[in-house]
Amino acid sequence: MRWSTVVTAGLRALRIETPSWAYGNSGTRFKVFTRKGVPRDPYEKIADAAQVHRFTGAAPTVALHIPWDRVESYSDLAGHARANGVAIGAINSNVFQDDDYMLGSVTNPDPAVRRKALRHLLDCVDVMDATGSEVLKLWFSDGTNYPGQDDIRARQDRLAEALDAVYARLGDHQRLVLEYKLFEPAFYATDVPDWGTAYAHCLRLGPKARVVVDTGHHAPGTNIEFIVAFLLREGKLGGFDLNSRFYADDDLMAGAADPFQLFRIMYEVVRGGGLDGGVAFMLDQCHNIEPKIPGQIRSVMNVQEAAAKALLVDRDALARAQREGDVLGAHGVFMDAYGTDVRPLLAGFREEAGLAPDPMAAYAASGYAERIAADRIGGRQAGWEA
Ligand code: LRH
Ligand code: MN
Ligand code: MN
Repeated sequence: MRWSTVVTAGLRALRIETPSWAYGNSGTRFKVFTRKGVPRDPYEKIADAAQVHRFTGAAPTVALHIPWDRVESYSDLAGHARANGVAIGAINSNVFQDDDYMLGSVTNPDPAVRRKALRHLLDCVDVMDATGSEVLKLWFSDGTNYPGQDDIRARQDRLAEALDAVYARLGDHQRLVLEYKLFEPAFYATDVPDWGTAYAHCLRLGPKARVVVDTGHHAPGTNIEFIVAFLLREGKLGGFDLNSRFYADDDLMAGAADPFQLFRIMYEVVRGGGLDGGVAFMLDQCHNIEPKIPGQIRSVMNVQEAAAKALLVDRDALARAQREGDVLGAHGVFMDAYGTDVRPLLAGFREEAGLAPDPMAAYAASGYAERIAADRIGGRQAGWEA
């Protein structure tokens, strides 16, 4: 009984944000597959995100990517979100899709390009003001391809300068999260390649700056849960971009490739108080071959399942076994939780909240997919300039 109370409270606290770009057509550089009914503008993306929330009850916000989601009035877009039962979440900046950024954005050797990039970042804070968003997500594709191409250290100085200016522009209720990525598109030296670099910049900036962990942005074999535990302990975990990877930054559905890893991450979240607020659980995924809305629903369910298992870990028994140096006992406590089938528990949790026990089936039966396929002619690619 005690455990179900803990699990229910944890699941209630878990809010998963879906990304606007997951609802558009996407693919690889070899082929983008088009699908009937995909959104034609940011308004329709938000309508689709609202369906994910309608059937899961756990995805009340949607992240925007600027300028992919450029609209005339952001306050109007926020009103549209509210009317659909959701809200605008993180604002993702985009300083990686302009010819000017070939040699970098905020770390570019050319001050004019740096100014342009910074202008965009500050514009994103304006979007936050207009939409009520509290999180600015910064990811920089900046880096170099060849040894000697640019001064690695000077690029850090330029990065720090831009971050300072953005930080100074944030309101009291706003914060920035800095995302790192090992490589791609820079193949020699990325300017924010790892959590240590992001952490150092955030530490210097102050309490409104935290690190965001995109689960697809590490070298194979990296112990991501260690990073999560460390950042939470330091009060510097800003959030997640959740997705799965088999090889590099694959952006597959969260919990699809390695559900055990997602469980281990969620355990550190639970252990470190990460469900108590201040950590944004965002999906950063693209659905290349599967339908998008059900792909997001499945991902939300996968995160909930991993969280439920993490919440089921018998912390007292685990602490006892750890204290006694009982290696196999401690591991057994962990694996017992992971081995539990939490699907009936989650079905009950949903029914108590007035939701259908199986969100996938409920969405399929709703007729929404057929309706948008008939109504929306000429759906667009995930990332485009309006
Ligand atoms: C970079 C990234 C970052 C971008 C998104 C589209 O690989 O993870 O979060 O904003 O992809
Ligand atoms: Mn990301
Ligand atoms: Mn990525």
